[in-house]
Amino acid sequence: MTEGVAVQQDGSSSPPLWWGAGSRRRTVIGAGTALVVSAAGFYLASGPEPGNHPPTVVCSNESGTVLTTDLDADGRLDEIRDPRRSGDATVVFSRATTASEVRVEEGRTLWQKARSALSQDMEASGAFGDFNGDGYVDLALFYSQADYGDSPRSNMPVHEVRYGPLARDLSGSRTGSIRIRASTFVDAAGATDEDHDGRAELHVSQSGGDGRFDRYIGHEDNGSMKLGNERADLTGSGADAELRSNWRDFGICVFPTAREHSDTTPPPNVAQ
Ligand SMILES: [Ca+2]
Ligand SMILES: [Ca+2]
Repeated sequence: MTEGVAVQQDGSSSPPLWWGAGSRRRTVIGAGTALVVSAAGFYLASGPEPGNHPPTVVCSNESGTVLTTDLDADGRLDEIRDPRRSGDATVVFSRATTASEVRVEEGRTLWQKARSALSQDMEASGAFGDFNGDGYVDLALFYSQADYGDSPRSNMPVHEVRYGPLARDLSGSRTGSIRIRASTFVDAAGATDEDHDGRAELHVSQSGGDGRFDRYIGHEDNGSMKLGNERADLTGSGADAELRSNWRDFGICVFPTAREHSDTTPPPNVAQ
């Protein structure tokens, strides 16, 4: 069941408040979606390294197309926008007066870009989720060669997981490999947490030839990730139709009303 999350924005590093509205989990996000910035976090956020603010909240909009979290741990909430829910996401980092955007494809390292500079039909795909359950959102990044006709081509120079917090160039605090089953085109990638254990599952849809897409499900495994043998033949359904990044599993963001904005005390039905 999809739950809602309510985000409490009190400027501290305290965990989110949980509303007891039935079985739905909500995160109440405060005015301006800005947390108080710690001095250390602000300093670190000014460079390529992520900050050191403790994990805050991770929650989705109702449609599952925008994930809100402090991705770079600078104390300000950021948005990951994936309108098609296919892994072609843009990260919008909040700053004091402006915002900066980074697409997943731009997150490749200079070396990775140089290696594929002459390759044709290459596409990036990324899935954002907290795969290792430490509270920071991670990025599973793929860069692979699209099919030519119905024949899959095996060329995937990038398949790695970057553990959060992530810097604004989408580099990770550390990087692990993703053990893949095939190096064919990654048509879509997404993250879910169907069992709500706080550790996201990775879903990857790859070309299988003749219009077929195979779906693989992966889990974090001691500093790296491994795609399992689970496969689903999605022939005729289209990969996107069956493989959707379901950020709703992480909970739904709830923005407080104007009255709640002016009230610094939690609503009476809030349970901490
Ligand atoms: Ca941030
Ligand atoms: Ca993580």
